[in-house]
Amino acid sequence: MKSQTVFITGATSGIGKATAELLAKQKFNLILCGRRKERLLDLQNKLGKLTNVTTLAFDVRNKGEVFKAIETLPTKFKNIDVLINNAGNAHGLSTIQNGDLDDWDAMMDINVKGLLYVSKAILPKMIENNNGFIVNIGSIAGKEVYPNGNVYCASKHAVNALNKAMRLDLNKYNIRVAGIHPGAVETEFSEVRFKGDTERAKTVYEGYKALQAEDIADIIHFVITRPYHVNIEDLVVYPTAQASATILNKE
Ligand code: NDP
Ligand code: 8X3
Repeated sequence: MKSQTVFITGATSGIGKATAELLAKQKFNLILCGRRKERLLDLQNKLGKLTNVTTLAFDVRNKGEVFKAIETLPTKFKNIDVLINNAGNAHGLSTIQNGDLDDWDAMMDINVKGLLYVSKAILPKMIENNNGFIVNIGSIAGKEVYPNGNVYCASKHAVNALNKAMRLDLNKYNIRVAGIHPGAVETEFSEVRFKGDTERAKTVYEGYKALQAEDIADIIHFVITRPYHVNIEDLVVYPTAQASATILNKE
């Protein structure tokens, strides 16, 4: 069977990187994206030994860059079978009245509008091919709301809504759409949320075993390798120690 081509946003770190590493071992063709060019180059060098890899450096907030980058894909990478909309982050953690406007812009522009731009650029070919799979990485923050999480939660509720909306609108084109919604995963996520305060970021994962990026990669791999008539439409994944966004059984 022909190797499938998978497009991963946010492949330079965390869940996206672990997914790229796992899928490379399984011989998927990979299009790896992110803003940090050095990391993309490292991934190209390392994973290029295992499978066909190309990289695209762009900021998902910039619609011009998104469409231009995707247009420049080499011919052999143009038929994308799976899009993993993973790029995203939380910026800040504060009450609505004290929220920072730039943080709000970043979360809505990256997590919501970025996901829309990338999907819009990739969908025409999937529709033409009557074949495709979009995996949207949401969050438990898209299923519930927690104190100080306001705009991040709103952005992930939007991802949850778009996941459902895509499934409705793309149904007649034979395109699968799935949402995966993790709880706490130990990645660079909290470092970004707390703007480089690594000490504070570390405390988020202390006293319990958080999910690892590889756990989510494993689930993504499972979801995209089901027979074509099977669509796992929505998955919520917690660490065992977590019962809700705010209830954690810490030592
Ligand atoms: P990381 O911070 O480790 O990775 C985030 C990735 O997104 C990086 O590769 C980063 O690449 C990319 N990214 C961020 N901003 C942009 C941008 N403007 N343009 C292009 N790429 C961008 O976090 P995770 O791996 O944890 O996060 C991945 C997804 O999982 C996110 O959508 C997050 O919301 C979600 N999630 C995470 C959870 C967690 O607890 N960690 C739990 C639930 C969901 P670069 O900086 O190179 O551009
Ligand atoms: C990341 C998980 O609980 O920090 O989406 O929002 S949480």
